[in-house]
Amino acid sequence: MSDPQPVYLSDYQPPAYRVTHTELTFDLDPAATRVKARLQIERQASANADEPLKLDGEQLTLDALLIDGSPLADNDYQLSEKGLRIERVPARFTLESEVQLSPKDNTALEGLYQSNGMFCTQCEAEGFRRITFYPDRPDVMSTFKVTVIGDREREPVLLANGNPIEQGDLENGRHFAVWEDPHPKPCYLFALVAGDLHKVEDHFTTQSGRDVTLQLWVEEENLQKTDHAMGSLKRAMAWDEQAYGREYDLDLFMIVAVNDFNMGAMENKGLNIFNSAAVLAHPDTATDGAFQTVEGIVAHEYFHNWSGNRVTCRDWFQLSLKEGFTVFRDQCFSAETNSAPVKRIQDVSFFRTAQFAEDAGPTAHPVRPDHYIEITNFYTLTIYEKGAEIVRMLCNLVGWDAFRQGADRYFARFDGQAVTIEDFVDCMAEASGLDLSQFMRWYSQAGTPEIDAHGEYDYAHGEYHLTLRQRTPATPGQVDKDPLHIPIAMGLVGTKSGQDLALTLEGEKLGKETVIHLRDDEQTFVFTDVAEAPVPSLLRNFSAPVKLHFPYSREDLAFLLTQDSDGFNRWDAGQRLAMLALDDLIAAHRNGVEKVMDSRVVEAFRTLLSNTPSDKAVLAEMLTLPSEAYIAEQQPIVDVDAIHAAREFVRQSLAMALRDEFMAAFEANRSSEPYAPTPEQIAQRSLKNVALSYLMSIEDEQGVALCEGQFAANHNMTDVRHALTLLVHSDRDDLATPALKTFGEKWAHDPLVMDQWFTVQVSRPQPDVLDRVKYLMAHPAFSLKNPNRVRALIGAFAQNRVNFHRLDGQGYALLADVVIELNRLNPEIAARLITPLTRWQRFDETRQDLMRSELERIQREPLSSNVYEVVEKALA
Ligand code: 0A1
Ligand code: ZN
Repeated sequence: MSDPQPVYLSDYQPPAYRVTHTELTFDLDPAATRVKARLQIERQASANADEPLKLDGEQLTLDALLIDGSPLADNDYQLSEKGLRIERVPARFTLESEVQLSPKDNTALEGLYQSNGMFCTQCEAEGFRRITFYPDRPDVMSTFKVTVIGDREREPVLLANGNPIEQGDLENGRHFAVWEDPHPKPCYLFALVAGDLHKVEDHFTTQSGRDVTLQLWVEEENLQKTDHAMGSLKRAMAWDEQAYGREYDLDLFMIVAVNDFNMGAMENKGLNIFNSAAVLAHPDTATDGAFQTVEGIVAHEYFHNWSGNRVTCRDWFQLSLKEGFTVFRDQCFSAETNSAPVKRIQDVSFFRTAQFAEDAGPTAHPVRPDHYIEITNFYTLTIYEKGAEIVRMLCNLVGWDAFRQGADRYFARFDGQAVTIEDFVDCMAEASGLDLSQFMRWYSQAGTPEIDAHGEYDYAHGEYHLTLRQRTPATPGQVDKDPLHIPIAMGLVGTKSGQDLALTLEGEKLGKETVIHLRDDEQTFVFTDVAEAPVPSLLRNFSAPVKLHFPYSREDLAFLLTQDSDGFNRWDAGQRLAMLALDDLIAAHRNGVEKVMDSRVVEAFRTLLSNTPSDKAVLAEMLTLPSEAYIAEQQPIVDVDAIHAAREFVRQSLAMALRDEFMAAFEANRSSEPYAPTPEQIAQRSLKNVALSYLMSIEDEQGVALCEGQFAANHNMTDVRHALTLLVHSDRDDLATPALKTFGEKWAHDPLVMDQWFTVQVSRPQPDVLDRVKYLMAHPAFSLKNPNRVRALIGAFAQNRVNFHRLDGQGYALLADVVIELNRLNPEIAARLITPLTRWQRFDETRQDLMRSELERIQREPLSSNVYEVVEKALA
């Protein structure tokens, strides 16, 4: 809580001392765990002999400290809140320490803590320093041997990284297990779990024929929720072999489900720890979306074994080196196991809403930041998702074969090392022969590039002139921006033929689709031999993370919606068309003018509904209007009420005009098949549920009856939750109240389902939501100490645009109250929760003042470095 200081990338110094081997002994106790460490330490050849040894350590009681067996006197070392420093040490020595800590009081959930009575750890990024004194930085890699001692009754299962090598009983009802991890790793990948856990076990045979035992450890009542994660793990293991030639490297791979966890999951070597919400799934309790999330996160953590663990980051500024690459890998995996266009649509839709907003706000930062105060604040959409978009651009620029060769080179050259983003990009440049120097700016420049595009067809010469101008808006601390190397995948769609036209650029024949490279501020591309007037289809499959503006007419968009050969751009044309109509309606609402529905949107939707869909999941996405958050992102000043009113008007107009079509789509996609999270079933349910949403938006008797029927049928959680949401979000409290009651009573025993129950009711548009949130905060199933509960109730409320942004400021005040309390309990979660308040510049003056004064109220508190950094930036 003292004055937090930033860390700068430019200050990076290699470590003066290496730890070659680490031995730890944990004597577990909720209030007084003892940790003994025995570290083999060596001075680096490059370091001077008088270089002091600096070890990180926080919130530890130091009981003993020895070098080569001799205890150190108090004046041999200096101890501070941040760690310890020993002025003179030998070139090679053994350091022993003994510390005490209290896992039960650890509500920050970093380091060693307790969740539902079980012991577990979270060390990334800097949690290991809360376990023992150590050089807590990713470029210090060591082998580990870990002894865990626990109570035989309370902690029958004792786990750590690597392979189990010994176990046995001790006196006083205690027992122990010894684990050895032969792969050198940074301490952020250390993990320990101890508790009353039960396992499901399976096996995987690697491509070289080795047998790997797979174990999923959960609390007993969750044993029936493990099948999907296990299946996902096996698919991920096979995929990494086939796509990247990467095999697993230990004989045992374990996943543990933990109820209290700050993030989704953690890739600790051989012992992944998961937020229970990211691993448990059963048809009765989890939606299709949750099944897909589990599959994606299981794969993500598994893929880290190579992209992150075998090759890790030199320092935390390089975080996107492992995260951007691993997200790209998990996205490709999910695209292959599900519907590829839908996966891309969903990822981009989320990206353009949430990452664009981050990039436009006060916490905007480059994919490789150059300074930070609190690293946990940098596990962001920019580092993860924009980082993945950069890797995707690289892959598209060099082509898959060169990309794969570059990846092989990267893994071979840097195995067992802690490296930088340049090291990765260099491998891609070498494998492809491309000059990627301008491309590197993507890593250092924050903000979303905007491209203004103009096209002209020259009938006389049969030429199409496409002019692109790029600019990146200023972001905090970064005013001037240089032009980026932006790959733009495109085609020209003939307006007569409806087909992609053959492309000739500067005399070169390029086929029907190409990637043009925008490198300058402005460039004109002249396509020759263009036989008919085209509509350009630009940025296909979202080939770069930019905002692209092109003055499409509504007719152009309606044309692309059906004719574009790129599925992603067909969807995007629909979104753009809907946005034009929404813009008019938002203006009408603000001006108090009668709203009139654009018939072109209705006709476009009619066409979509009347054709036999090739991919029902894509159709469901195409029939889904841009979210309020996405619409808000497009407005200069966000008018939450006008956006809500305009979107509701469009929904209801479409529902009235196309009621029969939606009814037919609903009927055609009902099914009584037993639930399976297959792409076919998911597609069918999505389409059916989108249709039901439209029908419920006008609340006609038949729609209501279908919705109530679907809720009561209890076929699977996807359908039940969707129906529940529609009932609760309707204006009919006679529908909402009994449905909530039934659901809440039925699932009172299951916290992950109760999270859904919280979220559904606090995201309804009706004005009673603030009171509901307050009431639910006192519900026995709620706890501020559990991050999932906080996200489900408070986080979801802050996403409820009309209610969070109430003009009396009570929504903001409630969030600030919670942030202030969480600042003491769990600073990491507190800092994340503030995000919506940091976006105050986007709103009208009244709301700006209200939001800022809540930020100032938070600022007056004694703050954790996490919350301090976010609030400082938001008010700068
Ligand atoms: N590396 C993990 C994410 C993670 C990061 C930090 C955590 O605690 C502060 C926990 C998990 C991943 O990318 O999955
Ligand atoms: Zn990750």
